[in-house]
Amino acid sequence: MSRLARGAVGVAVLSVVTAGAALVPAGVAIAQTNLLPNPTFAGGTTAGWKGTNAALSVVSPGFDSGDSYAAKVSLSNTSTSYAIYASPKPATNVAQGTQLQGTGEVLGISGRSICLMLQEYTPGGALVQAAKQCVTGSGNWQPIGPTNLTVKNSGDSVGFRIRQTGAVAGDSFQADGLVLTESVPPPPPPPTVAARWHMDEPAGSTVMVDSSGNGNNGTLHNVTSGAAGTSGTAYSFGGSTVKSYVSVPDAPSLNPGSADIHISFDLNTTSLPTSGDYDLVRKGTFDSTEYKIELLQSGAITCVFRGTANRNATGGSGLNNGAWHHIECIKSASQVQLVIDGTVVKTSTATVGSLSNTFAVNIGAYPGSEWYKGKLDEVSIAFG
Ligand SMILES: [Ca+2]
Repeated sequence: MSRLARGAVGVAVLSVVTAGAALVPAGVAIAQTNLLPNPTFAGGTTAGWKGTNAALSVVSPGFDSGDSYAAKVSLSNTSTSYAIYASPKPATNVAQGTQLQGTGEVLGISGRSICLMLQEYTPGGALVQAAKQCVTGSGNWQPIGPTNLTVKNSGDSVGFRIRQTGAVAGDSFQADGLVLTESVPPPPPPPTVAARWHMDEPAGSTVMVDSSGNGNNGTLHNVTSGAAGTSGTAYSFGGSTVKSYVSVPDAPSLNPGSADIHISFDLNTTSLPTSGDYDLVRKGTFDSTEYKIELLQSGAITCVFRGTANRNATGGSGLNNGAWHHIECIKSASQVQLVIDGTVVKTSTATVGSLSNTFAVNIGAYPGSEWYKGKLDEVSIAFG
């Protein structure tokens, strides 16, 4: 058999490869790319590998008599552990949630512990986590692993190492048929749009139409439609003297529960509140669970999510400069984030918890107070 086939797929699908089948039968896992360089030491070199407290060489025969070589790892000093490791690190810039699996074959001294280790490192070289599976040497070739590691942080690197402990002078072990594979998790499903209000209704309209298909239409109160917007037309809100707002009745589709939340809209104003704040989009009150976005007296935006915990992301400035700004407030399972004009301006680590209430969604006021003065367009609420 070819060295490549054995090194790349391991024993589980060996028969498939041996049979020369180009297509993998249904029910058999598709062989994944081996991330390791020179995983079978074919050609008689240890290129791509380095030793810790060890000298590396090749020996013949290797694990598989059809392949001439294995790596020999020999203790080179008085340490009690020594290792062979892939260098440079075989997996770099990995995505969070990526699952890595290491396997191989080792021939170790009877009674000595040999471990296959996967180690995640930050870009700066700090160890994030390590996983290992160990075997006790038998004096014969034996499988090691699988060692599994799920990557914690996107952008990290993962190293592959085989280490013997309890070493004494003269110790050595052999390694061959090493495999490191990765499975990248599927992307999360796209969020479900709960409501999307284009605010394109002509002047004089009293109904704000929801284009999401969920029927979350709103009622305009003293709001002027037909203003120039970012897409089609926009709504103009008149502040405390006019007392304008839009109210959308409560509906199951407007309550996220514990799902992620993504609220976005376009804002254009030359005003700032002189007392309290401007309520832009909100569902809930101070004594219920709620989600809300406000424009503050400072010219900053605050995204507030209150479930079992009350968390916010606040930032930005000068948002009353008469230009359109795209505002996004995002809640995930572990953080709350404010994005303005495509730039993340604030991320707060936060576990908000489940969020659901029977209040209407109000746009442009509390209502009854916190009256916004300015324009809004393209309001969207999505969950998941
Ligand atoms: Ca519009």
